[in-house]
Amino acid sequence: MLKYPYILPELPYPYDSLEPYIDTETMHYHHDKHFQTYIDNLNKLLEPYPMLQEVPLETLLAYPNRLPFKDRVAIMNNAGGVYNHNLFFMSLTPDKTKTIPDAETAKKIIDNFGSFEEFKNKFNESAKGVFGSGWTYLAESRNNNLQIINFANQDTPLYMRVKPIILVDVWEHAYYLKYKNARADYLNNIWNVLKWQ
Ligand code: MN3
Repeated sequence: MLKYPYILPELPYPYDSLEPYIDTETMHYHHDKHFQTYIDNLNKLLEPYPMLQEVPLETLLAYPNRLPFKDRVAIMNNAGGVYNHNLFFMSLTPDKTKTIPDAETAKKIIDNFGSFEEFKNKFNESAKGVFGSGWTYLAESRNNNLQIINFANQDTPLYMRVKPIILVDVWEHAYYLKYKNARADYLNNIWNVLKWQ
């Protein structure tokens, strides 16, 4: 669980290991620059609030109305940026054996979407439809339903009390160096390195 003062977590795999699906240069910019900036901004924003420094990241995001009004939007944006990126980089893998859902998850996907192919199409359609910058999540609700949910900017599912299963960054910085405006190609390829286990 991440907590103040936030420190950039190291990638659990080499920068070039997701090639050719995600290129090395994108991984460096995305992890070392973009992710680092959210971490630096969040630390700076929490500096004047010793009480918030004691609160875990997930709790900050789950209860936005407990945040000081003056800095609420900025804290949510940057805390969301830290949460989403931490989860995203942990959810990528060069290990092919981990890019397949386990039996229990596979069954839930078939129950909810009909087939894995159908799920993937729906997920990609949803992610293609994110207007501007944002994220697409597959999350599990309390009654075990799987939902595909789009989030704008750095919003997170934490206030919805659902369990995140996988997520994809659809900000242009996640794919533009390699894929340019072809978000759909990025989305088709990312399944090769998305970790389910
Ligand atoms: Mn990003």
